[in-house]
Amino acid sequence: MQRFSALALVRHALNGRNGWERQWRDAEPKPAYDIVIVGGGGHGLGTAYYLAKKHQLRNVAVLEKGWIGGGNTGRNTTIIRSNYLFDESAALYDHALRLWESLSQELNYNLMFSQRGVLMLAHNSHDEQVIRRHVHANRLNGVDNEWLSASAAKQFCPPLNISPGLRHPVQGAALQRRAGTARHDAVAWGYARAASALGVDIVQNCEVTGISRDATGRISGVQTTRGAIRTRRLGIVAAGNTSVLMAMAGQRLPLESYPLQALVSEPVKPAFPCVVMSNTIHAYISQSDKGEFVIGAGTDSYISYSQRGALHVSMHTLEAVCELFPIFRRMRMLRAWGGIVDVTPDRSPIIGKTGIPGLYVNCGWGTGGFKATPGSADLFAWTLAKEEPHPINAPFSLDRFGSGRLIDEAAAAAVAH
Ligand code: FAD
Ligand code: PYC
Repeated sequence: MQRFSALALVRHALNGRNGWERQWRDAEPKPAYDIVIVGGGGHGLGTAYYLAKKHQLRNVAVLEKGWIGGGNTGRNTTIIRSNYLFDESAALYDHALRLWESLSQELNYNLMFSQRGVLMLAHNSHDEQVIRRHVHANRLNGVDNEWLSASAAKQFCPPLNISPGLRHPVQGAALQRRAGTARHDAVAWGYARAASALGVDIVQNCEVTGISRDATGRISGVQTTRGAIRTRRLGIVAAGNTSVLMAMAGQRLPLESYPLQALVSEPVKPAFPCVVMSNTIHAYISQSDKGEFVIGAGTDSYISYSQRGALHVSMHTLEAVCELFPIFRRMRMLRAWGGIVDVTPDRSPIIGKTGIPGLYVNCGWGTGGFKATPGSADLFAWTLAKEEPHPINAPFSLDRFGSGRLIDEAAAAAVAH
């Protein structure tokens, strides 16, 4: 198979047809890769990059049914933080945050990573107790986090309305100063370009439609809309669609898929200095470098594979945002969209082996996998390369649902689901 550059990828996405595609479709024998990754989002492309960069495994293909970064990677509200409650999660998410801190330099691609701080609001005594518990747990794990009074929170974020007469008055907030945002599709493009330069094949418009196993039960390849491919190691990183893919191999997972939606306003001059999240009222907001206010809602309350959310969910969020930030009342919203998130019973991801030899999975990031992209990719690459989990992702194995060693991050996941 011909290898191609990021520029060729763009050309290919635009015209969808070239000599390379015909050549591959007719090729016999079928192409064979040491490792095939299904899903060209940030996690899948990052995995391919780290396989090539850190493990010298370059006979790797990433198969993407649409265009790279067109899934949740390009649909999220870009919030990056590592203030999760449990030790296992702190290790996982802070590993990712540390990689973010030098990722633009590593990939030589401007990811517009901005550590502008994330405020998580408390609106009642229960919120305050939960948030303070997170602050203490984070600090014990060496993860920065601090409790601010309502007036200190307003000092950090001047547009915040802390009037006691609010429907959900602000009682205080946790602030993680190292947290922030990045440009989401740049992450996919940065990893894709770097992986491609190291020899990884990235194949767009290539949907996996079947998974084959040999007589011993081990993975032997995949069927795709562009022909069959042989491989003995298959990594599924297809947020929202994981159960559908795993069913092709006969593997069931404890996952439910929900629509989660976001929306952006018309662009204005810089007016908002940080990220603000409120778990209680299901609203989170920041201002992108383009000037748009980026706003996200909770998940829909029913399972679905729709890539748009219910209108009443976003209306609820906009009402809450306007109450917290009265200066936004006259803003117009420009676009709304949704993505499909797959959610586990304990709201923590699954990264590792499955019951099928040669089949690996990275899924269940729910509403919060963007922040984890570099860490998840790095650890999944290790797991695929060594056929063993890295110590950081070992607790996030599938068998925790059998053993009961759950990592319940429902509160830190922050977004209702
Ligand atoms: P994706 O980017 O979805 O990549 C998976 C890819 O697999 C897709 O491109 C898809 O087309 C492909 N695929 C699926 N089936 C097949 C198949 N059969 N064959 C080939 N390819 C296939 N997280 C945060 O940390 N912070 C946030 O602020 C945040 N906000 C969010 C807001 C919204 C509205 C949404 C929807 C999600 C949000 N998330 C957030 C979650 C985050 O976006 C995801 O957890 C993360 O992007 C998942 O990345 P990924 O690479 O695994 O998935
Ligand atoms: O995980 O921080 C998060 C998040 C914010 C919005 C959606 N997910």
